[in-house]
Formats: sequence, structure tokens, C-alpha cells
Amino acid sequence: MFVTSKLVRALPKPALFKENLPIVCRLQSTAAQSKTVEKDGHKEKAAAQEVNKSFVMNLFKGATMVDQVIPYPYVLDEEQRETLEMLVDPTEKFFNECNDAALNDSLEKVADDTMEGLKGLGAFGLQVPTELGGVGLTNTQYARMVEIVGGHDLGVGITLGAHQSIGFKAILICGNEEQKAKYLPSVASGEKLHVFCLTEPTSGSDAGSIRSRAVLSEDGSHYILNGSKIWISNGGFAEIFTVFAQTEVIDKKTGNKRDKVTAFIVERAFGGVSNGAPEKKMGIKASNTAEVYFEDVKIPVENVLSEVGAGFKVAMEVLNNGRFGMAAALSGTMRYSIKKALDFATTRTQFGRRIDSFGTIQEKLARMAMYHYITESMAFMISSNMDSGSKDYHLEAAISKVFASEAAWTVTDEAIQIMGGMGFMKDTGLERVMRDLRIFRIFEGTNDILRLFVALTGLQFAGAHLRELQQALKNPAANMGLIFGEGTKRAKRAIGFVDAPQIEGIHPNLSESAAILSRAIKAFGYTAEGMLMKYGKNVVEEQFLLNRLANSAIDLYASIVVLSRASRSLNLGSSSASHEEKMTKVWISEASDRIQLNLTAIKSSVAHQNFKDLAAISKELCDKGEIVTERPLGL
Ligand code: MYA
Repeated sequence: MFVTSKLVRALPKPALFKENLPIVCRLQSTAAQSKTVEKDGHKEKAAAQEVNKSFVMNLFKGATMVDQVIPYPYVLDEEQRETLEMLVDPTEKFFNECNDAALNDSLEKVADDTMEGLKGLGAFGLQVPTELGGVGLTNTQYARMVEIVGGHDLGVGITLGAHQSIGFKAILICGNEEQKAKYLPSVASGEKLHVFCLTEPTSGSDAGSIRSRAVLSEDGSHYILNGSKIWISNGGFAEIFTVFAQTEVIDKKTGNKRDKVTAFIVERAFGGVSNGAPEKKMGIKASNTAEVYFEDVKIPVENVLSEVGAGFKVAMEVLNNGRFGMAAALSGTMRYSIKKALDFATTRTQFGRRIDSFGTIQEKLARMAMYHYITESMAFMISSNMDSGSKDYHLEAAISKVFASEAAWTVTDEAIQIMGGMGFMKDTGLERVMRDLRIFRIFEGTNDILRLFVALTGLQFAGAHLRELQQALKNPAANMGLIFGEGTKRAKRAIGFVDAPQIEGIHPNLSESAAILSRAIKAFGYTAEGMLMKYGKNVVEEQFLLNRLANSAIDLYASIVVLSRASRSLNLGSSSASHEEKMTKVWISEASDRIQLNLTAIKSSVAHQNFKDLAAISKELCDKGEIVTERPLGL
């Protein structure tokens, strides 16, 4: 089954661990742990490990790596800030005055004048370099722009996002100079739309199992592509396609032929490209979704992206690179939903009082604001890290997508609840948002897959650390520092002493929250290590546990992000500093309780019995194919 079975297959064979130290899973982020170097004309992985700066990755070792999170980053220079200032108001104005989200939804397309207006604004090439006709925005500037889109119309957001967040992104980040010069100007202007074609009828989450196939022509000048892709956003009218297909490659190690995925740039103009009718969907109706078919499409060899056989990595890089945009867009959506709820709660009177005076409503509003605060903080922290040249952000980006999509759903649902019957009415404008939001937990990597990705990638990283210790034990004299450090840590743990790492650089008002978070990080590291020791490579089969580990990682990342942002606001004396301080304190206090519950469940025999029972209940349901229980009335 998807991730797990592939991971088990992919495990390294020789046992590097002696005693109980296990070999762990291999799902690896491109946040490389080892350097690739040229040696005798071959690329080899150097033994030397680069320091991974990811906060989340390091949590799995129980380490507090704050380089990317504290202080809360601010990366705009004066010029970038001015550019953004020039763009924000006209874009807001455009969406307020020229775009009609309800109309687009009912038309099931983005109205023609909106499309033309967006082209005029340069919205189709926000991150394309200016010399190639784009606006040349950084990730952080882009995040601010998509926040506006998300606050007005998610259908338009998908039309724009499918084109640039994933569509031509592969050319932008993996394309060569010729490919960039040839394709980016026409897609940046919006003259041609560019889409991302990965998913197939039999290949959803298991992206590596695609069946579309490209065969090299005898003269080696082109590939012949056959296959079909489903649920392709903008697939009905795109002119350019990034297509992932199996190709035959020669395995460098064995010399044998085998299939590997390659990424291609395909033009509709090549011939043999067609599409199905627009899909009927629950939400994001304004965006076009269609099947795309490729029949004997001739692709010149120069349209291979990156290199032959590197397509899966290209796909993953594109998805990793775009995920923060979803968090940015959805923080805009949450702003919209919260504003609706506040307008209602502060004017609606029931039982002789404004309803915002009731604790029930207060709790909802406060939690909605906290979800928004965290999502926005994650989006801009990740965009800033990326702009600073970080390559170690993949787990954070996955977390931001999971968190944002679930937070936006909850926030909008609660806004509807606060508004009662009024919230349920179409004219209020939340019903459409709710429908639009549902897909965000599914596409660009389902939240379920991304949780497993976070947990397994982190565990693999921690496993590598354990392997390092094992190697060090082979030559104790030369590795006293490492071994002594580990030995002391384990000895202290054995007597119950937990020396939580201090989080430096936090405003004194938040020092208690920082201490709570430190303890939670330590507990998380112990639990991750315990899972590796107990389950070894079989940890990949422990999805009940992996999900709880991932949920704890999400809570921890959310906590550090707001701890850092609120500290910055306090240090700067920002007008919202005290508001942010309160939200941060509540969040970390409650997150710490949730983390404790999740980590306890990973070790608890009672919880394990519950997991076994849940698995058995599911099996009984699946075996019967319907509800198992007899009806209470017997008929
Ligand atoms: S597009 C379709 C989305 N589809 C997916 O996201 C597919 C989800 N599946 C996966 O991600 C993978 O298959 C998983 C890998 C994770 C399950 N980063 O054999 P493996 C490396 C870097 O273990 P699998 C859509 O929805 C790995 O280390 N590297 O993998 C459009 C290994 O490398 P090596 C990674 O078991 C929506 C190799 O790959 C990653 O198959 C439209 C093979 O690994 C990774 N993440 O499982 C949205 N994963 O060989 C519109 C694996 O060297 C945008 N690897 O060891 C909206 C934008 C917002 C709005 C904007 C408004 C303007």
C-alpha cells in the first residue's frame, strides 16, 4: 500500500545497526543529509553530513534547531517592500470592484473580464523574472499577493495557482535557460496557460505509480508520449503542460533497463493532446478541471525537464515549493470568514445582549483568530526561509498545507455556526467558501499522506543520527564527545531527569511558554527515538502511531512559529503585541496538553489495544461492505 510498501521495499539492505538499533525507513526529503560530490567522474554521496536547519526535522532528534525560526524572519528589502506596496492596493481594488466570486461560481468559469483584468495586473506571472516578462516577485511578496486572492475568490486562486504555483513552476525551478526563455514569457503574460499533469486514474497519492509512458524515437530526436491524466486544473484550455511519464532508463549500477519517471514540457500544438469536458465539482467551480489525453504526442528531447529519470524528484520539488502558497492564500480566506463572523457577532442581539458577550461565541472567535494567526505566521516564515536560500523547509511546507487547510475549514465552519441560519444562506457568501475549501485537504498531497510524509521523513532523519552513533562506537577514541554526550543523555533519562533545551531569543513575557515548549520538544524526541528502537523498519506500518507523532510535530511547529512572531511583536512594541502574546500563551498551553496526550498514546498499552480494535472494526466493515450492526428494531 502506497507510502509504506514502497518504503519497505526501498529499505537499505545491509544491517548498519548492531544490538537493537534499527534500520529505518527511507522516505527522504530533498533537504539533503549528505552532499553529492564528483569523484572519478561519478556523483557520489559524501559521508560528511550537512547540518539540516529544519526546525521540524530536528525535533525528531529531540533537538531545538532555531536558526530558521528565531527571530521571526523579515526578509523584504526597501525596494521589495515598495514594489509590494504598489501592488497590494490595486489588487485589492480589482478584487473588490471588478471580480464577482458568486458570479464566477454560478458561471462555473472565471468571467472573461476578470481573466483579462488579471492578465493586465500581471497576475499570471508573479514569480517569473522581469526580464522574461513577469513581475519577478520573491516568495514572500508572492505570499502577500496570493493572500489577497484567497481572501476574495478561491476559484480564481486555483486558476492562477494551478498555472504558476505548480504549472510552470518546474520550468522556473528546474528548467534550463533555453526552456525558460522559450516558455516563460507567454505563460507570464497569461497568453498561454500552463498546467501540472501528475495524477492518473490509478495513481493518486502513490504518485510514483503513474502509467503514462514516453518512448524515445529510434533517431533519438524525440519522445512519443501516450497516456491520460485526470483532475487537471485548467486542463480544458491550457496550451502548455508539465507531464510526468514513465521512460526507460539504464540503471547506472546494474546496467539493466528499468522504468523511471521523466518530466516533459508538452505543447498542445505538438498534436495528439486533447481534453475531456469540465468536471462537475463540489467547490472551486469557477476553476476548470478536466481529463487530459496524450496520444502519440511527439515531444522533442530538449523538452525534458531536469534529466531523464529525474521526474519524480521534479514533481516532489514543485509540490514542496508551492505548498506555502496554499497557507498564504488560506490565511486570506480565514481573514474573510472571521470578518463576516465579527460583523455579525457585534451587531446581533439575542436574549437581550449582543451575542459577542457570550462565552460560547467568545471562545469561537478567539480560536478562529488563533488559527489564522498561526497559519499566517507559518506562511510568511516559510516564504522568508525560502527567500533566504533555505533548502530545509519541506516538512514545514507540508505542515503549513495541512494546518492551513484544516484551520480554514474549521474557521469558516465556525463563522457559519456563529451566524446560525444566516450563515447557511447562499447570499451571506460563506456557503461558497465552505464548498471551495473542502478540496484543500485533498489536493497537492492529501493531508493524510502529508502527515505520514512528515512523520516518516523525520524518523528517517533521526534514524540516521542513531546510525551515526553506531558508527562512532566503532572508533570510540576518536568520537568521545559524541558518545559521551549520548551516554549522558541516556543515563539522565534513565533516572527520570529531563533537561529540556532552552529556547533562546524569546521575549521575557513568553518565557514560561518557551519553557513549556522546550519540555514538549524533549518529550517528542524521546518518543521518536523510542519508536525507532521498538519498531525498527516496521515503523512504516504503524500508521496509528505515525499520525499521532505527526500531529505532535504540527503542534510543535505551530507553537514555535507563534512564539517567535509574538516575541518579535513584543520587542518592536507593535500595537497588537499584547493580543499576540495572549494567543501565543493559550496556544502553547493547550498544544502542550495535546502533545502529551498524543505521545502518551504512542506508548500506552490501552491506546494500542484501542488501535487494534479500531483496525478490527474497520476490517469487519470492509468484509461486510456495509454497516455491521443489527438494526435496533430488528427490521
Ligand atoms: S497535483 C497532485 C498532487 N499529488 C501529490 O501530491 C501526490 C502525493 N504523493 C507524494 O507526495 C509521494 O508519492 C509520496 C512519496 C510522499 C507519497 N520531497 O519511493 P519513495 C523522494 C522531496 O519513498 P513514495 C494537485 O493536487 C524520496 O526521498 N523528495 O516515495 C493539484 C526518494 O528519493 P531517493 C521526496 O513511496 C492541485 C524518492 O523521492 C519527497 O512514492 C492544484 C522516491 O521516494 C518530497 N516530498 O511516496 C492546486 N517525497 O530515491 C493549485 C519523496 O533519492 C495550487 N521524495 O531516496 C493552489 C495554490 C494556492 C493558491 C495560490 C493562489 C494564487
